[in-house]
Amino acid sequence: MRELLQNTRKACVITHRHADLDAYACGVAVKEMLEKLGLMTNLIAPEGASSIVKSFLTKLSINYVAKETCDPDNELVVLVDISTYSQINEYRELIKGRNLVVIDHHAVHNIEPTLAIIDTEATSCSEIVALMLRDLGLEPSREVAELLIGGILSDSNRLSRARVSTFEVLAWLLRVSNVDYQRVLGAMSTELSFSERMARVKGLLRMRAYRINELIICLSTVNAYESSLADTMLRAGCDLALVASEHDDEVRMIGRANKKFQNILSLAELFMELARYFNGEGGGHPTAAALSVRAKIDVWTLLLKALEGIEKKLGTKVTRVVE
Ligand SMILES: [Mn+2]
Repeated sequence: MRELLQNTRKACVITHRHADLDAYACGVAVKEMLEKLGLMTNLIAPEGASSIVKSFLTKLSINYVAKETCDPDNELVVLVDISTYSQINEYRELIKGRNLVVIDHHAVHNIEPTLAIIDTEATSCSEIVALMLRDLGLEPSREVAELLIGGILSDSNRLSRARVSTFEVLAWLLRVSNVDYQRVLGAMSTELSFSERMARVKGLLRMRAYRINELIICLSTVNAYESSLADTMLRAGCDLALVASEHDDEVRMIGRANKKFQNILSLAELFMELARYFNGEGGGHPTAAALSVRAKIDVWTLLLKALEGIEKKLGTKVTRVVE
């Protein structure tokens, strides 16, 4: 890397399209790193950054620094977090005749970079760049540290895919940069819109619950955000959530079940049978299925028919859960 940078004065860093937090963090960190090493550097985020990145930046008062194009006389191109190399096609002119560096946690496909810094074991591009900064002895600015922590957390699914060096480099970032970890975590939470929260609350108010032994089956109806409501019902403790909704000239129902329910009954099968009964279309997976019927059917007729189907399959009657 040092050799490559020796006679280079201008560089261009490119992320993947609609940069997510990992890609954007990685891009900004590489830009800052190259600038500290004496290069004039531009960052391109093709088609801008995702809405999660924008809200993260706003909450932490970090300025957006990416551009749409690069200086045509740059001498070095760095691609970060680009999993699909077909995306590079439109940058052929920028890359042609220039040194190319790839920094990524995805395996590389159809490209021959001058230098590849690829670690498919890393949780994120941000983790790779943070490790590079640490090894080069370059301390990131507070903003870059916040972004890298966000990138690592989001691409590792909140550390569920972390390895030892993920924790090590996170600790290093926090130590050297004075970052308030709780603030970064807070900036990552995306708030639900008022209408989605309202749909969930109304759906919960209308909910009816039934039990068979230790299984809880919940039915409800809402006219938007059906899957958001079904997920909320599962998180509240239901093993199976059925949500029906009315649309212009059709009624729909979705089903979501937890892993425990999967061994008892396949929603795909249940929904296909209901589709035959109501002359609609239905199917899906064992734990997630959908049905749509082009007819004026009452949503509760649909839901109770599904409940009856479950009783038949399990060979037991359900009991309504009341206060
Ligand atoms: Mn990534």
